[in-house]
Amino acid sequence: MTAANQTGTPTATEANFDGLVGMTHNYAGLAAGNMASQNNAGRISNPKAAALQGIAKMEAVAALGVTQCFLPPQERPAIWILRQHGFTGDDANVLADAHANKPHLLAQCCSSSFMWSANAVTVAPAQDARDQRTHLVVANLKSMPHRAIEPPCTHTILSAVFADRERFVVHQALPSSAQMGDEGAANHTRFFDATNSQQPATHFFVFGIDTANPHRQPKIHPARQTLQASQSVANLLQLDLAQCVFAQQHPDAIDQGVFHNDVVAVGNASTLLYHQDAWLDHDRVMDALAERVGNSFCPLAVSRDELTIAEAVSTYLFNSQLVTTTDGTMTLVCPSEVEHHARARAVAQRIQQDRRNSISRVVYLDVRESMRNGGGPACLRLRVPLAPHSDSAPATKTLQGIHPGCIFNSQRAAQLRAWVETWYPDQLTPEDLADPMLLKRNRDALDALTKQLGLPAIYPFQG
Ligand code: SUG
Repeated sequence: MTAANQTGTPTATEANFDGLVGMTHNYAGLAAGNMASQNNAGRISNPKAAALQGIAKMEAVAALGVTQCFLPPQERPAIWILRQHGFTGDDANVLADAHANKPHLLAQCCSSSFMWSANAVTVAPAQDARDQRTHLVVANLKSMPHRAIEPPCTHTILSAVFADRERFVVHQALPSSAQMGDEGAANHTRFFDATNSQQPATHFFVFGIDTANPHRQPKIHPARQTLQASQSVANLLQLDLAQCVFAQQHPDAIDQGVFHNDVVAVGNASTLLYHQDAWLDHDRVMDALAERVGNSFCPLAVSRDELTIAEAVSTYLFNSQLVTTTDGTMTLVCPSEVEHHARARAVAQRIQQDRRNSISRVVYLDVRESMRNGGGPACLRLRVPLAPHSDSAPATKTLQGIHPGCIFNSQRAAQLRAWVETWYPDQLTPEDLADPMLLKRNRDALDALTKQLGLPAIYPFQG
C-alpha cells in the first residue's frame, strides 16, 4: 500500500508478501472443513499454471501501486517427516514405501500449502509494539497435519528475509498444545486511521474456539484458531491489550466452510468489509471496533439476503485484497469466481458505487488453481506494515531492511516466470508425488532460486 509524500512520490506503508506456489501443488483433499479442498480431492493439478497465476497476480497488484514482495516455496516432499514415521532407505525407497503403505501421509508431505502466506505469521509493526520493533509470530498451524509441517521452515525463511535484528523479531511458533491452535494473519486485521497518525492502531483477533469455555463451538468442522493462542500472539507482538479486540467466529459459519476469518471479512485502514453472520455477538464486536478504531471506522456489512455464507464460501468475495492505491482510494481485488457469480458480483458493484466508502474500483484476477484448494487472493498474501514516513521505494534495494532479492518488480517477474517455465511440471497426478525425480528436480529448482535471489541456505537439503 502506498501514500504520497510531499514530492508526490509514492511512499510505501505496507508490503504484501505473496507465497510462491510450490512445484508439488496438488489436490489431496487434506483440509477438513475447507469445502474447495474436499470437493477437488484427487483432481489433476497444474503446478506451472498455478505458479504463473500467482506471478500474474503479483504483477496486477503491484501495478495498483502496492509494494509487492514474495516468499520462496518450501521443500516438498518433506522427506524428513516420512523418515520420522519410520520409512527408511534412500529417498526413492522412502517415497515408494510411503506411497504403497501410507499414501495419505505422503500427500500431507507433498502439499504446497505454504503458498497461502496469510497463514505464515501474524505481524505487528514497530509503531505498535512496546519495543518499537516489528514482530512476526510464526503460526503453528497445528490443526492440519499437512500444515503443521510448515512452521520450522517458515521461521528460517522469514529470519532470512527479515534479517535485520534491530528492526525485526521473528518468533517461533506457539507450542502445539490443544489450547494453542494458531493460523496466523488470516485471523487478524490491523485497523488504523490513515488521516490521523496519532490515533493508535487497533488489532482485531478472530478465533474459532475458547478452550476454557468450549460450549459454543462448531458441530461438524474443526475450529482451528483458539482464543488462548490469539491472546499469546498479542502478547508476543508486544501490543497494548487496550487496543486489541477479540471476537469469536460464528460456529455455524465454520460448519459451512469458514475455516478462517478471511473467508468472511477483509479490512484495510479503517474500512471493514464483512458478512453479517461472521461472528458471535455481532453487536458487541462492532461496538468494540467502533470505539477503538475511532471516527474514521467504516464498517461495510453484507447481509445474508444479499449473499449467504455458502455463497461467500464458494465465491470468496471476502477473500479479496482490499488495497489503498496511489490516488488514496481503495481497490477490491477479487477472484474471478466473484465476477462469474451474479449475486457476488452485484455486491462488489454495490460497494464500489456507494460513495460513502473509499472503495472506488473492483478488479478480478484468475487464481483458479489456488482457489480449488480454498485459497483466494487474500490467502496468497501476507501484509507487513512498514514504519511510517519511509523514504525507501520498492525499486531501491533498501526497503526497510527487507531482503532485496524478495522484492518484486518487473525484472524479478521475468526471472521468476523463466524459473517456473524451466522447472515446474504442467500436470501432477497423485501417483507422480512418489516419483524420486520430482524430489530431485524440486531441490535443484529451489537451489537455483535461492542463488538467484541471494538468499542463504534455507532448506534442509542445503545442509
Ligand atoms: O489451510 N488449503 C488451505 C487453504 C488456506 C487458505 N488460507 C486462508 N484462508 N488464509 C487450508 O485449508 C488444501 C490442501 C489440499 O487439500 O491438498 C489446503 O491446505
